[in-house]
Amino acid sequence: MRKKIVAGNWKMNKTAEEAQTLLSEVIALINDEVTGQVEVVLCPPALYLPIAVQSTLAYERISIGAQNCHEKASGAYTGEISAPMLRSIGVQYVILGHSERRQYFEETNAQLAEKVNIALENGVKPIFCCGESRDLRENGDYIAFVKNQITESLFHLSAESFANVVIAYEPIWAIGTGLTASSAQAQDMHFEIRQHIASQFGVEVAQDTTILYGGSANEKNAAELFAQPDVDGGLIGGASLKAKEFTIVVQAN
Ligand code: 3PY
Repeated sequence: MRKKIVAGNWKMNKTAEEAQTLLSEVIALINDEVTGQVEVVLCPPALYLPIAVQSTLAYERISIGAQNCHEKASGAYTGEISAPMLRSIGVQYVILGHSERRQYFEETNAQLAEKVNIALENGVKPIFCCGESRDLRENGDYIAFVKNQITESLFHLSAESFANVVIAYEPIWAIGTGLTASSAQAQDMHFEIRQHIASQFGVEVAQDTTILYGGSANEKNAAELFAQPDVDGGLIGGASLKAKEFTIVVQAN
């Protein structure tokens, strides 16, 4: 049975004090009864990763993820953070290729392939984001576009390595817009993504791949989205910044 995950992408939000408060509130609310079989992954800004790791050590169902890492292991890259550094403090996941990074930092599929490699080499599991723009959704072959993102960044992996990758489908038109893909739109794309994975890695690997939905998923729409057969959880933005809302989303899976 494939793993269900609800990940909270805090993005560039919260001061140190606020981050500590949110962490404490989430830890207090997320117990085994709430999570069931779901793994919760908290992805705070990099500054707060050490405290997040330390605060959640005793909670088996809560893991910590970074929001990005550099494609090199070390070197003269002022301001950057590497996968070995993440691993050295106990970070288990890293979000790679979020549309905001593709848009504002011009990350390419080829560069993301390198980031995926270095993360996997260091035992950090990528949460690989893909998704199409509104223009493509309305006027183009958006399914081919998303498949190509996956092909160019992930299809060089062995099936064994790919098994450590989580996919997050995040249509750009649903990020920060308040628009969400309908559950049918999410299911259709997740089905396509799973078929695509099967074409490269085989049906068994595809069936075991966790595919998350992201893009304005929240406490109101999560249950319907997560009820879809190919939706295995969510990558949650705004709703992950409030402990109660985030807990409702976790419970919905
Ligand atoms: C959103 O929910 O808007 C996200 O971008 C989650 O990563």
